[in-house]
Amino acid sequence: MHTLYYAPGAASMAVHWLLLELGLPHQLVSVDLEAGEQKRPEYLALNPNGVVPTLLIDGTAHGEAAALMLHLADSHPGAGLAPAPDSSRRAEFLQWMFHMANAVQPLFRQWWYPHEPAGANHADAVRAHAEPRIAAEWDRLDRHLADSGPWLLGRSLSAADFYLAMLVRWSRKMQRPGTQWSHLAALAGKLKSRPSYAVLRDREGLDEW
Ligand SMILES: N[C@@H](CCC(=O)N[C@@H](CS)C(=O)NCC(=O)O)C(=O)O
Repeated sequence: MHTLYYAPGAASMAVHWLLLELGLPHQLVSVDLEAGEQKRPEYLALNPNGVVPTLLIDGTAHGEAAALMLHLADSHPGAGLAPAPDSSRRAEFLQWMFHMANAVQPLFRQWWYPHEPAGANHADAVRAHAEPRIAAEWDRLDRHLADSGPWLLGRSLSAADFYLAMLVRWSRKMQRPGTQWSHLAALAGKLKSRPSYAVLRDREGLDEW
């Protein structure tokens, strides 16, 4: 049994989406980020980083959205959302998962929490720095999808695509949202039309893409 600590639309969203996509029984526990529930001792005991998501797997707490997606996809090979470790496409899959976790998601952290790198006085500069770097990531990813899509692994849908769709959604209020790149928009649009997204949207109360 899985229990997901989540906040609507946050990094927990892609984990929630995979739980639904894989048809795994799970419970949801809402964490009110505005109220700072993620910094309370009882939550820090589960996730010392004080962020969502946290996933309890058979009662043990685990964090890091990308790692949780990898784990869920690997644990349910029948769904085909991660190439097997001995597959020729495994390295490519891992490359995209780690690229998004190490290079793309941290830029969003800067955008959503611009005071963190250098204090509130520099928040505008941090955002101004992050946005073009996110656009450069969209350039690269869109080019890859144009050349080798429609999914990150070509014709095979994988957990990496759900991760990418969440990141594209996070850019919706930027001057240049990821949906301005046609292949990224197509990928996100196809994933949004899956039945799992309708459930996710209703459960998390997502009123906008
Ligand atoms: N590397 C972490 C980052 C998670 C993260 O930054 N979560 C944000 C929401 S998207 C959060 O919990 N923010 C609240 C806070 O930092 O206080 C992961 O991928 O799980």
